[in-house]
Amino acid sequence: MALAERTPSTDFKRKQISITGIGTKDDNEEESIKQQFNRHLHFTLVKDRSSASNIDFFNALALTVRDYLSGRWLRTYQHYYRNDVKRISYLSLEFYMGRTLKNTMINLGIKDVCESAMSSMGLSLNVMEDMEEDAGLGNGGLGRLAACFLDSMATLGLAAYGYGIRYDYGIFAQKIKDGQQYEEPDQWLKNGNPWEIVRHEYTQKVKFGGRVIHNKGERVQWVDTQDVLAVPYDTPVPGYKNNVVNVVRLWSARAPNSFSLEFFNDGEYIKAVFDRNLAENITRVLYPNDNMFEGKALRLKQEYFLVSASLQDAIRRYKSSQPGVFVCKRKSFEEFHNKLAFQLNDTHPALAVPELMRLLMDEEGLQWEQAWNITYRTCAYTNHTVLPEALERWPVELMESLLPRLLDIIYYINHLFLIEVKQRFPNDDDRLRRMSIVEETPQKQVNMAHLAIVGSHAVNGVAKIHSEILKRQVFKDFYEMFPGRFQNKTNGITPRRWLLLCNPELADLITERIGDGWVKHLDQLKKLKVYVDDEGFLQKIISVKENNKRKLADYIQKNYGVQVNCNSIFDVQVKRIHEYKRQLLNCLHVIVMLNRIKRNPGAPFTPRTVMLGGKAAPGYHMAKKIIKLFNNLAKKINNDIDVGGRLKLVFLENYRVTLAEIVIPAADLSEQISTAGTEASGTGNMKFMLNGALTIGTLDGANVEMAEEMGEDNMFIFGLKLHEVEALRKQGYNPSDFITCNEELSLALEQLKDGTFCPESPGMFQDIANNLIHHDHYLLMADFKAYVESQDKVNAFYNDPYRWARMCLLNIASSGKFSADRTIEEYAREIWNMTPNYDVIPAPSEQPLAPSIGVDM
Ligand code: 26Q
Repeated sequence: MALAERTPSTDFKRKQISITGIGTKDDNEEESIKQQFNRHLHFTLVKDRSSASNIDFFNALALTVRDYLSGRWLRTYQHYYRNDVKRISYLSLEFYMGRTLKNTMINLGIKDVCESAMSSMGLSLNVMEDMEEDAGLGNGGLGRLAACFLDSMATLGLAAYGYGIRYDYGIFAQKIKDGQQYEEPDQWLKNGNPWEIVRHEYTQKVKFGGRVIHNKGERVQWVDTQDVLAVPYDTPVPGYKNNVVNVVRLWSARAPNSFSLEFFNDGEYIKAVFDRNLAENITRVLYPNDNMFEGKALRLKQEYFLVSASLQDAIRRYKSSQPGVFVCKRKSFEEFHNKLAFQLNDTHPALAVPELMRLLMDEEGLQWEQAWNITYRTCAYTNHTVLPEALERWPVELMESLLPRLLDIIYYINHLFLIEVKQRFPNDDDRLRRMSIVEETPQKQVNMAHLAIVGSHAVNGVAKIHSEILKRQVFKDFYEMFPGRFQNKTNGITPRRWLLLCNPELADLITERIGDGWVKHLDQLKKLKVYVDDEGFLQKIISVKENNKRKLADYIQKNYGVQVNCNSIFDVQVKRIHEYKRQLLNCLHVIVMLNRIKRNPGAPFTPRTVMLGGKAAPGYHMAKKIIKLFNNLAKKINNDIDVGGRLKLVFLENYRVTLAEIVIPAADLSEQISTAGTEASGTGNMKFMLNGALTIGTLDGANVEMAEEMGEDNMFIFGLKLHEVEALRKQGYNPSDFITCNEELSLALEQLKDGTFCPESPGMFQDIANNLIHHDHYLLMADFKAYVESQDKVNAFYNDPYRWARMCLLNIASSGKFSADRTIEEYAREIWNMTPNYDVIPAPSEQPLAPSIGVDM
C-alpha cells in the first residue's frame, strides 16, 4: 500500500504540538498558524502589530511556513541516511528560483488555511507574497531548468542536492529610460532571507594559486595556496504533498583568518582587513551573460569554488555514511559511484572532473586508475547550447596561475585520452587535433566540453533535435568514439509553479473535470481531449483566459500607464534578448502591421497587443539596440491616430520569474521563432502551451516535440527546417535574394535606415538594417515571408473564437510530456540508475523523529 493512502493515527495528531505537526482540523490549524505567526512577529522579529511593516508580516509568515518544513526536512534526511540511498548532486552555477512563499504553501497543501488565517487577522496574503524578492540567481533557461528540476526531484522522492553559489547580487534589475536598458544591482538579500539556514559547521576550504610538488612515490602536494572558505547556506526544497524536503545548498565565500597575512604581519592591519574583500568577491555577483562565454578570471574562480566545495561536501557525507568501512582505502571507495552522482549543468561545473580526481588521489590516496573509474562513472554532463560563442574555452595560462594542480590533471587526462583516440583511429592526426581537450590555438585553451565528455559516462542534449545536432555535428568525433554515452533528455517544466501556482483558475477548471491527479502525473491532461467539442467547457476556458488577460492589463496600466484592449490578441515574446531568438523578426512584423494600417486605415484589422520582454546582457550592443527599437516603435504606434489603439506595443520591463507568472497565463500567442537549429530546447514554449496559448514557431528545439504531441495543425509552424537552413548556408546565403522581391520587407528596412523610427537620431537603427541586408547570420530575411503569412493566419483563426479555444484546449491536453517530472524520471533511470518513488513519507504528525538516527545534512 502506498504510504499516501495511510490515515495517520488520530492519537498522534492529538498529541502533536503545533510547531511540527500542526493541528488536525482546519480550525485548529488556522488557530495554530495565527499563533505561530504572532509568536514570530513578537519574538523573532520583535515587532508589534502596529509597528510591523508588510515586510515584517511577510517574514513572520515565511518563518511560520518554514516551521512546517523543519520536521519534514529532518525526517527526510533520517530516511535517506537509514536507507543509505544514492544521492545526486545537481551542480549548477545558476538556480533561478523566483519566489518561495506561495510555492512552499502549495507544495505543503496549506495555502488555503494560511490565507484564511491571515485574512481573519485583517491581513492580505497577496500583499505579503508581493513583498518577497525573487531569488534571481540565474540568467534564463538553464537556471530556471535547475529550479524546476529541484521541485521534480523532491516530488519524485529522489535524494537530490542542488549545489550552487549564493550570489550577493543576482541577475540585474532592468530599468528602461528613454527606451533604453539600464542595469541596477539586484539587492535580493536587502531585507534578509527567511528561507536560508547557514551551516557554519560544514564550511569547506577551497584552494587557489600556489605551486605543485611532485615527489616520486608520494602523494602530490598543492602548496602555498591562497585559501578561501566556502560557507554553505541551505534552503529547503519541498516535494509536492509527499513530506519530502530536499535542500539546495548555496556557497558563500569568506576569507579565512590567514588571508593577507603578509599585511597583518607588516602591521598593516586595516589594509589586511580591507583585502579580505578580494576573497569574498568570488560570490559577489552573477555573470549576466546568457549563452555567451566571457573568459573572466573571477568567473573561473566561481566555477572552481562551487565545484571544489560541493565535491568535498559530498565526499564528507559519503564517508560518514559508511562508518567503519574506512579502514581499507581502496575498498572504501568501491561503492562511491553507486551512492553518488554528479550532474553537470552545462560545462560551467566541468572542473568537477579534474577536481574529483584530485580529491581522490591527493586527499584520499587512491591511484589514478581507480580514481578515474570512479570519476567518469559518477559524472554526467548536460549540454544546453550549440552556439559556438557560448562554448567555454579557458586559457591555459589562466588555469596555470589559478589552478595549477588541476591543469596538471587535465593534461594527464588528455594525454591518456589521446592515446586511446590514436588506438581507435590510427593515422588520423587531424582528429587528434580536433578532439584534444587542450587546444593548441595561438593562445592555448582548455575546451571544457571536451573535458566534460571525456570525464562523464553520459552526455545529453535537452531536446531531440538538439541531441541529434550534438551527435551529427558539434560532438561528432566524440559520438563516433563513445556512441553509448550520448543520450537525449527533453526538458520539462514543473506543473506546480507553471500551472497550479500561476494559473489557479485554469487549474481548478481542469481539476473539476479530470480530478487533481494531473498535478503529479501531467500525462493525465490528455483526458481533457474528450471535451474538444464541449462548447460549455470551451467557453469556460475562454473566460479563464479573459480573466488572466484582465489581470495582466491591470498590471500594465499600473506599471507603465498603458491601456490595452483585452479583446486584442495578446502576442507575447518573453525571453533573453539574443539575435538567434530573432526578436527583430517580431519587430519587422510590427512594422508591417503599422504600414498596412497607414496605407489603408479603413481596412479591417484584427486588434493586437504585442508584448516583448527580456534582459540584454549589459555588454551586448545589438541586443540593447533591439530593446530601443521596440520601445521607439511602441512610442510611435501607441500614439498614432490612424492606428487608433488597434495595435499596441508594450515592453515588459524587468522580465523575471515573478513577471512570467503573470504574463504567461494571459498570453494568446507565444512567439518561439528562433532559427531552426539554434535554440537547444526552450522551456518558455512549454509554459505557454500548458497555459493554453497557441504557438507561432519554427521547427526548432522542443517546438518539434510539441508539434509531435499536438499535431502541427494546432500550432502556427513556419520557416526553414533544419535541413533547409543547412542547405541554404551551404549553397551561400544572400539576404538580398529575399529582400528585393518583397515590398513590405524592403519598405521596413528602408524605414529602419532613414530614421522613421528615431527622428531625433536618424542613424540609430542603421546598423540593424545593414546587418540584416549584408550578413543576417540568423536568416531572418529568408524566414520573413513565411512568418508574416503565418501571422496573417493567426488573425484569421483568432476571429473564430471556438476554433481558437478548441486549439487552446488541445494545446493544454497535449502538454503532459513536458512535465519536468517526466524529464527527471528519465535522468533517474537512464543516467543515475535510480528509481523514482512516488510514495509519501510519514508526516511529523504520523511519526516522531527517531532520536537515535544520525542526520547528516
Ligand atoms: C559561460 C561562461 C562564462 C559566462 C557565462 C556563461 C554562460 C552562462 C549562461 C553560458 C551560457 C548560459 C546559459 C545558457 C542557457 O540558458 N541555455 C538554455 O538552456 C535551456 C535549458 O536547457 C534551453 O531550453 C535553451 O534553449 C538554452 O538556450
